[in-house]
Amino acid sequence: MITEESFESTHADELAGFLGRHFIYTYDNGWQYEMYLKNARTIDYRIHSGMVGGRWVRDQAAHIARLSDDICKVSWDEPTGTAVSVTANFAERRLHGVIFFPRWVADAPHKTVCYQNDHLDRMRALRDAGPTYPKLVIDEFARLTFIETRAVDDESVIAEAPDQLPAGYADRRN
Ligand code: FER
Repeated sequence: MITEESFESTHADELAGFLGRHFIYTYDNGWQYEMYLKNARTIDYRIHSGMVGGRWVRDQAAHIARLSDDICKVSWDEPTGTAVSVTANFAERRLHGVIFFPRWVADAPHKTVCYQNDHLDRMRALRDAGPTYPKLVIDEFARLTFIETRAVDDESVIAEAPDQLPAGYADRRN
């Protein structure tokens, strides 16, 4: 059987300069995101606006790779089946993200808007029900508007719902 570990290329020793980094960015299409590199294999994030604005997630397993002192790439596969790969250039405050949305998310994005950690079984059931195809692939550049470095494994960095929850989703805060 092929497992992810078979292809593990996370070099935790190369990531020291990136871990704990907490940043906010706005894609050129206006979507605003916030990410925290919690440790060498884990991210937390919040989505402030855009197709799935209001969604937030802790402890998402991710593959993080150092490309240079200033550039790292973060890739992951969500319980929803959405896959994302984000490359951040902290020196130039620029980022490029590619998001692969399954068809069911593209058709009904609001179904994923929640604090996902409280709804993991529902997200996996929706993923398995599909449909998966045709996927909606979005690639966009973004501008980093805020960058700081926090401790690793700090649960207080991403600790509440994003500010700008879309109308109608206030009930999803918990
Ligand atoms: C990002 C682009 C997309 C991101 C997350 C997503 C945290 C999407 C997540 C989802 O819809 O599940 O830059 O960063």
